[in-house]
Amino acid sequence: MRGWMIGMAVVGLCVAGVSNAQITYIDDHFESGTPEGWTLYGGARVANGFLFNDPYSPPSGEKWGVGQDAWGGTVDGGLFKSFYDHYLPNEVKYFTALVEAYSVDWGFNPTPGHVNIRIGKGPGLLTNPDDPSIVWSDWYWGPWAYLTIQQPCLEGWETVFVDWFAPWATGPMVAKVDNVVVWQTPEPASLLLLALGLPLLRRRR
Ligand SMILES: [Ca+2]
Repeated sequence: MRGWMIGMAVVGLCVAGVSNAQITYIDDHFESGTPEGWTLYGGARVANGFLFNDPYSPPSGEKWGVGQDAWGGTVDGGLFKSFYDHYLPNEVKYFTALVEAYSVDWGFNPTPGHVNIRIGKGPGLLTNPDDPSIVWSDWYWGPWAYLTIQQPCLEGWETVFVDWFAPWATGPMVAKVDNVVVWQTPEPASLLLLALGLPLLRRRR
């Protein structure tokens, strides 16, 4: 029994050992006032002021972000960037972005769910946000919040998108994104093995 427990502990340490690398692929804040390697589409622009948020002031305390605003009309746009993903066993990848999507009617009463924003990723060097291979978060309407999706690691190019859309105008509206981060880290199961393994080793000693 003891041998089996030590064996499990060693397995746990080994699994954690080969997969404890945390890799950050993208960590972009647009504070240079430029797209920083992202391709902007639709009405997206880098700016330091948007409707309802001028000067630009997200909770991160930054000065520049990407977004689109409109007095009526529509907002329809986004941005994408490709990166080369490295496969490591037992690791999982996270895609996060700080976003806001807000709309009101002509009396400035909020119109929840009218303009929405989402984050997604697809395999390969994609350029079309309508590509059916893209996996998306749920659509989001509301104040500044972090959207996150979790995906398995793979070896090869991948493309991350942040995309917004409002089908028609209820009144003034805006969609914004900042702090886009893509990173990978050991999956929870590996960390659990490590957590289980360490006390067993300590007890043995
Ligand atoms: Ca920023």
